[in-house]
Amino acid sequence: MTHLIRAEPYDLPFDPASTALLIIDMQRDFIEPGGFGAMLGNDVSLLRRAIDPIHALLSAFRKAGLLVLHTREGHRPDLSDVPPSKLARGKGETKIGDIGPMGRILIRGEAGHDIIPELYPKAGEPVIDKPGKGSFCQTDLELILKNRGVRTLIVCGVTTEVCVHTTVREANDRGFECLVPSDCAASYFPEFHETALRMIKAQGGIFGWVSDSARVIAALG
Ligand code: TIU
Repeated sequence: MTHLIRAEPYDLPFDPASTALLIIDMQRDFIEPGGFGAMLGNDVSLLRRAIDPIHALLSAFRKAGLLVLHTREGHRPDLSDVPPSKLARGKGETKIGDIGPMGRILIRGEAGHDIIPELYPKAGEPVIDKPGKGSFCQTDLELILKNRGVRTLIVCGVTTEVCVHTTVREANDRGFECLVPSDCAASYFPEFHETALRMIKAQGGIFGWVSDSARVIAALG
């Protein structure tokens, strides 16, 4: 059954049965003080604005019985999957793997690496652990989406111009149709958020669509 999401640059036809909600990196390490985001010198409070809209969308997907997936950026405790260039980045006193108030920064299994309680995954919702910014690089995400017959992705999370953008670009090149609800993504740089969304929908939707949580929820109904 085909539905329509009101969106820019034009409305997106979709079938709920082949649509998934993909929530990118809503982790304590990016959103709460003392984690990776703060280590990079950012005001992490700027990302909180996406929590309530994502929660509304998450509830709608769960209620409709549709597929929800979550991603987390992070690394093995022995740091063997961190490129040296990534380890060296940042000008703060701490780096990936160092001990912070939420445990070792950006390390799998640590408190800071986990998803914030407000958006915590439910049993049965796949959680994709990824070492990079994109969700397809060195993960089994594509295999899971293909096995579930997914064609359309509603992509939320943080940050708009880094992990959300990279994931949408990767997904688009793999043949998935991607829509980003503007209120369900956030950046440490509000101007980057706005520009990143404009980049997605420019040129006739060069690699995706932009809408908002209310319009996506309305389309599911
Ligand atoms: N620093 C920043 O804006 N983002 C990241 O490092 N990762 C994600 O976007 N998840």
